[in-house]
Amino acid sequence: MPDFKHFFQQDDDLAVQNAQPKLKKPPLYRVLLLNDDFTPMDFVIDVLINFFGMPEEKATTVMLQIHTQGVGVCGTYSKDVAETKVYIVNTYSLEHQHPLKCTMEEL
Ligand code: TYC
Repeated sequence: MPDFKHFFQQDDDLAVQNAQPKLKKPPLYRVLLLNDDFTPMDFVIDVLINFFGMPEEKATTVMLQIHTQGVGVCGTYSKDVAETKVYIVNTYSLEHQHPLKCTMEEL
């Protein structure tokens, strides 16, 4: 009878530990609008409504908060979505010759 045991896995004495999944929650980013002296208030309100889905009353409150405190939060998103919002808002503002600046920061 031939000896086939070399063809099979020999793990009788092997200590096996289950690997812990190396998963971390992806980071979130706050998208911010900065105050300036020139962008019309109505333009900022329109941006908050159209690009951040705020109802008009909330958009007005956030715009006034930015106007008085210098910076305000438009929303919290994944990195890709935050980067896209920043790009779209800054491009839209430039196209309308307003200096409004949108930026993002990790939470
Ligand atoms: N400070 C601007 C003004 O007096 C209004 C403004 C609000 C501009 C918010 C930018 O992110 C901003 N016309």
